[in-house]
Parts: sequence; structure tokens; C-alpha cells
Amino acid sequence: NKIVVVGLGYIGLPTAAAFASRKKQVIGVDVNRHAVETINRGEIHIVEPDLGAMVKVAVENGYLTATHKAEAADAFLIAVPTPFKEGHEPDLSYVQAAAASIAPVLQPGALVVLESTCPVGATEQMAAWLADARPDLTFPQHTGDDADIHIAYCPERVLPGQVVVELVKNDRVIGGMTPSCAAHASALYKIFLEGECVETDARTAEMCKLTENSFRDVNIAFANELSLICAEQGINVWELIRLANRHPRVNILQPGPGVGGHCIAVDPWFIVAQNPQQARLIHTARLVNDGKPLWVVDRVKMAVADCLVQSGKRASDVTIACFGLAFKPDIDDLRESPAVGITEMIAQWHSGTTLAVEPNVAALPPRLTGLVTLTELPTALREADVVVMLVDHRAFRAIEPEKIKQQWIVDTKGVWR
Ligand code: SAJ
Repeated sequence: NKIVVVGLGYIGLPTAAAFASRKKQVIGVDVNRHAVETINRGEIHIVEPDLGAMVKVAVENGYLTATHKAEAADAFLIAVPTPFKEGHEPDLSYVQAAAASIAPVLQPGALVVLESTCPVGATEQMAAWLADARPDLTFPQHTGDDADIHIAYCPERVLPGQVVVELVKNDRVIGGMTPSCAAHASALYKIFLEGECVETDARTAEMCKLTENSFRDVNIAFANELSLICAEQGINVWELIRLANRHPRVNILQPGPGVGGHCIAVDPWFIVAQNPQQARLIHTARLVNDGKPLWVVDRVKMAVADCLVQSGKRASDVTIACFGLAFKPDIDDLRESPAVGITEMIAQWHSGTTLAVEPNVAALPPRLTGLVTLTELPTALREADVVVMLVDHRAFRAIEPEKIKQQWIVDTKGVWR
């Protein structure tokens, strides 16, 4: 059987490669020419450990081909972006475009699975778009289990950096528009899944994905709020959390410079947009986490002010070093990273030199170019008056405390607690 995967990004490409590794014929479809050409050379256009080798084998053995146009298949998987628009309203235009691209080639018996993170009701919306485009076929919203086309919502839940392992091992929520749709989708994922397929309806599966990331966001917000309170009270928040977590039913997450990435800072807004009256805690958590970078910048301003008084230096002679730019430890992904935003705000405000140390990248992102100097760890430790710890990369955790001579430290990750 043949599987078409629409969207060859962080989720679509590993999923396509997973099916191909089980000797299924996979056609990957993407509008991005660079992505299609790169994949067809057996290479990858994104960064993810072990994915390159998997794609190389899949392409070389002829099981994975990338193209711009969908073709007839037994199963279609949609893994396109669902960003939000102005006002945090979800933008389903990529899902709509994906539905339009597969509608002409749908044949009776086909399964369509939506994987993109979506607001509740998006799968029904997609089914309506498909039904409008293909009045000659029957769909589950009209004919239930007897429909020509099976439709399901099956969200991914893999952790960037561990995608290749988690894709296969994690349990999977399978939300069928009907029980038969769910059974068809489970059969598809069982091709490569070692985890369990847990069947439910499409709306519950949609909400489940949003709930998982909102749960994490709310819990990180709790930790971030504690860090603000502890700063006021002169208490070490990491010590506090370590102690509180010795309680058998307490498990507090870690504070940081804010929440980055493409999921946790986005998905809760889908719930808030649909349920503005009810989602008060989820909304507040978003505001707490999004407010953390500004708080960090204020702490840096306080440290610089103190440095000026104590050292007698002029502000233009003070060097600030920001440690880490990625959105979390030991990855090279700078997109939606609070560390990048904080470094930018510091550099725009500060009249002296701002250094950045990011061992996982070779160049600065465009918004920092010309504003900040990318440098090596030893240089930053030698030259900085004020150090700002933003990401607890392995290389930073390994710095011996006696190597840090600076008196002015803003440590958002408790590395130098
Ligand atoms: N963070 C903290 N404190 C913590 C944990 C994380 O400040 O204690 C920050 C990180 O530094 C980062 C952000 O939160 O900026 C998100 O990082 P993450 O590792 O929590 O999650 P992501 O965005 O890499 O991946 C999440 C995962 N979701 C959950 O753990 C519930 C992943 O399983 C999802 O598949 C992914 O979102 C997604 O694609 O939705």
C-alpha cells in the first residue's frame, strides 16, 4: 500500500521515513522546493538527530520520494503548520490547502489523517472541505462508518531532539470521526508504532493534544511565577523547588527565561481563542511565561547599574555576555527562543558590547546580526563584566565555578546556583 504525507517538516518527514523504514511506499509532498530537492538527494533540510541516516536509507532503497503534487494512495497524512494569526486565532489555511491538494486524487477506501496541532473541530472542518470538493464520494460526517473515505485526527507528541525514538515508542491517541475511522488509523500507525494506539473520537483527540502542551505551559508558569516571588523574598528558587519536590505529591518544573519552541507557547492559545471565558488559568499561564523575558532584561539592567556604581566604569565600557540562544538545552534551534529575544533587548538597550555564546550554532540569527558578537566561551568568560545565563547547555553546566570571576550574574536557569 501507498502512503502520501503532506508537509515534510519536523513531524511529516520523520513520519514518512518511519513508514518507509517498514518498506511502505511513501510519497512526501511539500510546497518547499528546497525541501523536496534535499530529500530526494537522500539528505534532510531540518536538524534532528538520527533522522538524516533514516531518510538516506529510505530514499536510497526507493521507499521514499518527495514531490510537489499528491497522487492517489491508500492513506493520506497531513502534517502542515497551524500557526496563529493576529489576536492568537488559529490559522487553518495550510490545512485547507493540503485538503485541496489531496481531494482530487481521493479514491473510495482511502484514509485521511490530520496530524497538525489544531483547534477542536478542525477535523470536521477538513472533512467538510473534502466533501465539498468531492460530491461523488461519501464522508463519515454524512454516512458514518459506511463512508467511502475514513477520516481521523492523530496528533504527534514527539520531543524535538528525540523524534526518531519517541515517534516509535510513544503511545498514540487516535481520534476517529467514527469507530471504523479510528480502527483504520490504528492499523496504519501500527505499521511502525511500538507504543499503544489509544482510540477515541476526533474532537477529544484534538483537545488532548492541546491539553498536553497547556499542562506543561501552566506548570512552567508556576515555576516562573515562583522565581519572581523568590527574587523578591531573597530565596534561591532552585533550592526551594528541590526541597518542595521531596514531597511525594509535588513535582514542580524548572523556571527559565520564558517558554520557547513552536508548540508550548502556541497551543494553549488555541484553547483560549475558543474558550475565552473558561480558559482563565491557561490564559494567565501564557501571560506569565511570555512576561518572563522582560523581567530578565530588568534584572540585567539592575546588574549593570550596580556594576557601574561598584566599578566606576562608563556604561559604554561594560561588556555583557549572554550564554545560550537556543530555545532549550543542547539543541541548535533558535526559532521562537526567549533567549534570542532577551539578547536582542539587552543589545538594543546597552551602549557597550554585548557578546553571545551559543556552542550549537555557527552564525547569529538575522535579528542579532550587527547588534551582538558571537564568541567562544573562554573569551566571554574573560571579557564580560556581566554574565547572563539563558540556556543550560551541557557546555555551560560543565564550567567550573572558580572560572567565573564575574560579580554580576543573572542566572535564569540556576546553573550557578
Ligand atoms: N521549559 C522550562 N522549564 C521546564 C521545561 C521546559 O522553562 O521545566 C521550557 C524550555 O526551555 C522551552 C519550552 O519550555 O523553552 C518548551 O520545551 P519542552 O522541552 O517542554 O517542549 P518542546 O516544545 O520541545 O516539545 C513539546 C513537548 N510537549 C510536552 O512535553 C507536553 C512534546 O512532547 C510535543 O510533541 C511538542 O511540544 C509538540 O510538538 O507539540
